[in-house]
Amino acid sequence: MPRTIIVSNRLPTKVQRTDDGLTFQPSEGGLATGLGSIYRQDGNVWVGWPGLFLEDATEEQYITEALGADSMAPVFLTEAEIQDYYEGFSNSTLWPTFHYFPQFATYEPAHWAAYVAVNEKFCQAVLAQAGPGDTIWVHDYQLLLLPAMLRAARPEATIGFFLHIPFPSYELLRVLPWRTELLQGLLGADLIGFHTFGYMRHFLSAVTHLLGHATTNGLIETPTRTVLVDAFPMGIDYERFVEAAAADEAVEHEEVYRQALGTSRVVLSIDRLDYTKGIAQRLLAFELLLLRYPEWVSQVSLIMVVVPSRDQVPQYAALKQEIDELVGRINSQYRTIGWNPIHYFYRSFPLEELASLYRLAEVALVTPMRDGMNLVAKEYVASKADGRGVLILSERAGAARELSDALLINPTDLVGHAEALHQALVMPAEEQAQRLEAMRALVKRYNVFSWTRLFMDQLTYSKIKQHTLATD
Ligand code: GDG
Repeated sequence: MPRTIIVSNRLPTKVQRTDDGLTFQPSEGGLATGLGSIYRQDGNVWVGWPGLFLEDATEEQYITEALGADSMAPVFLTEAEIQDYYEGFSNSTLWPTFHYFPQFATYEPAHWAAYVAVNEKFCQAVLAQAGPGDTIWVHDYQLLLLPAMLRAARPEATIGFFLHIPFPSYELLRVLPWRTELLQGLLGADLIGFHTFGYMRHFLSAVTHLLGHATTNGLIETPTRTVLVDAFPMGIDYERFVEAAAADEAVEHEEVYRQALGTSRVVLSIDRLDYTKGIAQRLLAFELLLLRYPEWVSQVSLIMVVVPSRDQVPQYAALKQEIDELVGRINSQYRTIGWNPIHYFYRSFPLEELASLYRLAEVALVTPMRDGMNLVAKEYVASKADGRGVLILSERAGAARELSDALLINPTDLVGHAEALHQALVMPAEEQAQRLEAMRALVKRYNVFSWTRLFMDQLTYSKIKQHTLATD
């Protein structure tokens, strides 16, 4: 029976070395949840890096067996590989370019060489698992070359690829010295999925301009095969967030926060530390709100959670410093003994506390400069069972295509941003309920399980379509 093999840079389990030996912690990410039902069935398997560097062969065997028992196959990477393939090409070349920050991109041939080598390593790991008729689903920007490598080795395999970050306009992509190889790598797939039609259009345009292939209605004709391209906006595990927000623990936490905050209205923002997230612009917009509408001084607080990330990289360290300084400046200027404008946390919270923050927040500020989708926006909406709450969402997050009942803003327009904050704080209850109801219905229906089903069904269809075209 054909099997399904999921491939991503990281496995859904993180292995760590502690004083008590190795620990195995499941990742709580959306992808792990959405694909959990697939990879644990019928001999299916998930291939990826377990997140630690090996010390010896005994450790390798132990981890491989332990993960194998839970349907996972580890790809072990060295520190040098992580440095050049992951921190280097993936996060310092592709990440800034695909998020429209080319000024932060580096173009190091050594990083590219490592990227090719590690994609090849993943290819060998997948081939060790996959038979000729198996279905392989590859995820994200760290593995753009893998589909073509797999295709060369397994011409009959069914191969899907999904990109979780934006696909940039052709003008951005063409800056990359390795743009042609990257596109050719992707075209090894039968189906290539993006979060939005916009990203899909950018990809088709790049394929036409750089490779000269004809494209019609999302079908690309390469000299040897046809490849289907489509949009699949990723969803969340809706019920899980509804339940987490309704749990006693979340209600109790909310009560504690509420008492500590007094009568202050609450605006919430949650992101990983990243220059794509628009964190500094958000702080400036909040400051502008206090300047333009002094009636909100001592009446509204911003709870800002920034999850530590990549802070050894100079750009991220500089961003951290900028945020620290902005928070310090705004708080020192406006705070009173009983009121803090900004409650800033540079750490992550357990899901139960996250749920209570979603409950507490009257306004959620999700204002990235660029974001493939942004699941926080959907999680906030799912958590608002009482119909109270306003989502302010950047028009440059993939989620804005679906969540059009949010207050959509351009994050570089600080005045518009501050005005949206004011509008959210004075929005009548009926309007909040109407907007939330429409968004909740959508987030409930297009959840992560339907996303997985839709992609897998379309992948099967793309294979049938290819056979039909080949025999016509
Ligand atoms: C990519 C794309 C795309 C955050 N802080 C805490 C915490 N989180 C959780 C949220 C949410 C997740 O992290 C962040 O999801 P995003 O969608 O914003 O971004 P990524 O998953 O990093 O990245 C993105 C996504 O892939 C899916 O395709 O949407 O555009 O960049 O689930 O809840 N979770 C806990 N504590 C925290 O402090 N427990």
